[in-house]
Amino acid sequence: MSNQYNQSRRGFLKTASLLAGSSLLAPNLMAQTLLTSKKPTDVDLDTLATWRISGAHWGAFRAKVVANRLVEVEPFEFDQHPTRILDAVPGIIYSPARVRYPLVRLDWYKNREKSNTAERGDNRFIRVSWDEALDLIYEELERIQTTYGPWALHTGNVGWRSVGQVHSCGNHMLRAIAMHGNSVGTAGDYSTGAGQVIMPYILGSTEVYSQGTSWDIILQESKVIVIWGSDLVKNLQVGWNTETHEAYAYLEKLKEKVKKGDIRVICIDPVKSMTANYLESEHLYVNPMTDLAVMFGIAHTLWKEKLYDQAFLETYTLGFDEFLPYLKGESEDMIEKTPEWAESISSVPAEVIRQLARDMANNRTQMMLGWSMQRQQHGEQPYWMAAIIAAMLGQIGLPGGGISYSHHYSSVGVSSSGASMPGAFPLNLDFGREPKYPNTDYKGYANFIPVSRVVDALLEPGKEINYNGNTIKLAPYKMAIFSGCNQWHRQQDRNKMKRAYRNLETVVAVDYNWTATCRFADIVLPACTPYERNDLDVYGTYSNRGVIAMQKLIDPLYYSKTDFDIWREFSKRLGREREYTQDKNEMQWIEKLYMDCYNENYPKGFYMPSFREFWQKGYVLFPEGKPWVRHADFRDDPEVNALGTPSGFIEIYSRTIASYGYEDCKGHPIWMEKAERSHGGPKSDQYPLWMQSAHPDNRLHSQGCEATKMRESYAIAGREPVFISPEDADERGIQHGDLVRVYNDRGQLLAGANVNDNFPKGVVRIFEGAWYSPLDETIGSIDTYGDPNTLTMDVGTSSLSQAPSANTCQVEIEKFIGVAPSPTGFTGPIMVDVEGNEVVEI
Ligand SMILES: Nc1nc2c(c(=O)[nH]1)N[C@H]1C(S)=C(S)[C@@H](COP(=O)(O)OP(=O)(O)OC[C@H]3O[C@@H](n4cnc5c(=O)[nH]c(N)nc54)[C@H](O)[C@@H]3O)O[C@H]1N2
Ligand SMILES: Nc1nc2c(c(=O)[nH]1)N[C@H]1C(S)=C(S)[C@@H](COP(=O)(O)OP(=O)(O)OC[C@H]3O[C@@H](n4cnc5c(=O)[nH]c(N)nc54)[C@H](O)[C@@H]3O)O[C@H]1N2
Ligand SMILES: [Mo]
Repeated sequence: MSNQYNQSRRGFLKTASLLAGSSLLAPNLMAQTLLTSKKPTDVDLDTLATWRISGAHWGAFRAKVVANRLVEVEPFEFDQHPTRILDAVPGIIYSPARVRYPLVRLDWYKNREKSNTAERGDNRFIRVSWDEALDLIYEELERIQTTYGPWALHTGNVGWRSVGQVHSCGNHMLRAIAMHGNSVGTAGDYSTGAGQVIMPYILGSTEVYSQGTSWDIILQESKVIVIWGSDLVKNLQVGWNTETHEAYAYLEKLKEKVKKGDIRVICIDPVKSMTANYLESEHLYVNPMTDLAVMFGIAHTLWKEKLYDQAFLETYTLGFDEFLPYLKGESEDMIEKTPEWAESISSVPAEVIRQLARDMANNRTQMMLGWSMQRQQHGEQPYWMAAIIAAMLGQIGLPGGGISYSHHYSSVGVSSSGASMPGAFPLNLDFGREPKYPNTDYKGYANFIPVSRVVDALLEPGKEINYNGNTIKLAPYKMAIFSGCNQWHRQQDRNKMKRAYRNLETVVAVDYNWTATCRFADIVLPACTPYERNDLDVYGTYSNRGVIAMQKLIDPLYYSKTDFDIWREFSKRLGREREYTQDKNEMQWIEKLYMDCYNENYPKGFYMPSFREFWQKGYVLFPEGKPWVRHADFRDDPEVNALGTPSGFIEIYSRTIASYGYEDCKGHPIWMEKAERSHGGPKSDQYPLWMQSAHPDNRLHSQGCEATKMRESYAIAGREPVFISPEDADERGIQHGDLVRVYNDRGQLLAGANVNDNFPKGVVRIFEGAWYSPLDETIGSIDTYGDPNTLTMDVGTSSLSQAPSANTCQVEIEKFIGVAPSPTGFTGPIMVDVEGNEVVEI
């Protein structure tokens, strides 16, 4: 009994490798947990083993620890749909890429800010003591603040740092640095940069991070679900907090309803997604980045055939009349946006578009958009246009109707329990004392940069850019500190980054594994993993399902420390350690956050056990809350429950946006050609393949790529797979399993060909997060493992949101002939002494 889960999982892994050519199936849904308790497999170890509980973005789990070593990981028994990503945990902890010591780049060690920055990335590092490393950082911060000022320091915004409310590493870094002086931060994020800026003008909130209509209601009321550029089965594996995977139970029910014909699901995607395959849904292949044209075709049909809800438009929206001339071909380009016009761009047949419009109008229809289509040039436009279609359909605020931009994320749609969740270690100084350098003179530069423009700031010092109605003068910062993000994964265009980084005097990275961000830094501090410290986390980002204990599994390996301890040590150099910690250690902070939560929940009728009991048991669970319909209150009373838009109504036409006068984001959605596009678009003659970098099935971004066994289970020819259609592969003489070179004007990489039926001609995919592994530090050097950001374009989506456009990217692929270099990324730094001689450290 105890081994049934493990057996089925091992069985699954075997199947997975046999199915390498079709790895876009939805295996996780089929893995039913039969686990009721954790039982050691090996009798000899029984008496020595302890079981602990912890959490991660990819779920809560129980871990078996013997003699300070993690030997087994099992999903938390509440989790009915655990993900395979969990298998990466041991490989993350025991990765050959662990950062073992505080390290300083050789030339920086000798020459400090006058070092040869073109050497950055040559991977030669010197081991130093913790004291020396922290002193160096402290001295650098002093130098930056006194020679330049706050504009010269960039504190890289926090990415997908590990879960855990006490140790959240970005908070620690930012809090400690803020005690010393001010810096340049970032605005927005890589996920939804365009969506989160445009949607407040249109629907009054970011929508991308909003709770959505409950799945219960959708399953009961919706007749048609249009899943537009979203892969729920793949992307619900992870959540911002410890993920419960409850949404999968609803996907199982949806599958049944689709089978019975009770609900029609239509996926619109250039790729047949895991979701489409799992649900066996209908599927419309659309040319990449042309969804907007299809949306106009739908709107045109709704208008022409009088299928739109005039009363809804009059009561709840503004600006349809200003939008209509564009649809009719009476303004701007003077082209009528007919389904035929849409077909000529998108390749979706006009008659299919017409029928889709009719089906959406005649049935209760829930639209669900993913985020990928706003992570491309002009990514604001399809988001806006989809809201206009939803408004024309008039179902916004009805059960099972309207539009959602978040059902693929963090189990949105699972009703919230209503309980309060534990807070976090405070980000800011909340005791009213100034930083050591209170200087706030940014010399006219902005004190933040739209997050993906951070490389432009280095290459075009002082450049003024538009951003959301403002002008931003980019600070040409001299020093950058990164913690809890992998800058050399998330940012686009590696060779541009290499050029830009040469203008940086000092770069600090804090991480537990040797990412390319460490390789391209000057000072690297070894954090420990979340499994080497105690913490607690929110269980269920939107469902507020409960609180999960994160019990330290093993002691920190090598010379690593918790982020808390790292920055506490730093704060000593300011003489402010007690302020930093507020006189509490790790366990006292955990208890405080738990008890604050306990006290908030008590009057609400959510009773929690004592802290001791919680810590021993490992979790608190709250029952699922009441089902809920997004925008229902607005529909009930648009005056009282006005939206957060400037007018309080849905803005089909936005006067505010129009008033900014941007060419690339006007007062209503407009079809604009992209800088590059497949299927006959710009650059497609030279680089005919559109490369999308969707989010990885088997990882969380770059996290887990360093877990050797896990990586080897999906790598092809020892590299990250590039998914390619049989037709495109044939044309190039490429076979499944071949080593290939993928390239464009911006860069080149090696990858392994995964010839795959889910991909149509002209469309390829490399999952984001593949570890950047350049052959050497020079510009143009080949990436030996397959990071798609070696090839992507680094331009802002538009003047409005300046968000990343990673999915606007054309490439060509050829079979690699010759002797291929081994991947360089997974073995950590080259350790040297001050003379540059290689040394072996123990
Ligand atoms: N081409 C392309 N690029 C993309 C995307 C895309 O779709 N295409 N997607 C973008 C999106 S949506 C996102 S969200 C970003 C994600 O970008 P990131 O958030 O930068 O990605 P992660 O790989 O999760 O990086 C987290 C890093 O934090 C480290 N870390 C984890 N826990 C701790 C800790 O406790 N302490 C310390 N000190 N470090 C820790 C991990 O080891 C890892 O190196 O990528 C973006 N980049
Ligand atoms: N397993 C796993 N899950 C994750 C993450 C992860 O790293 N791993 N990361 C999380 C994070 S931080 C984020 S931001 C979200 C990302 O969520 P999304 O951005 O929604 O996810 P993607 O996987 O990039 O793309 C989703 C789908 O969009 C399709 N698509 C791409 N371009 C187009 C287009 O032009 N038109 C249409 N119609 N479809 C298109 C892709 O083919 C894919 O099927 O995922 C989250 N979930
Ligand atoms: Mo993201």
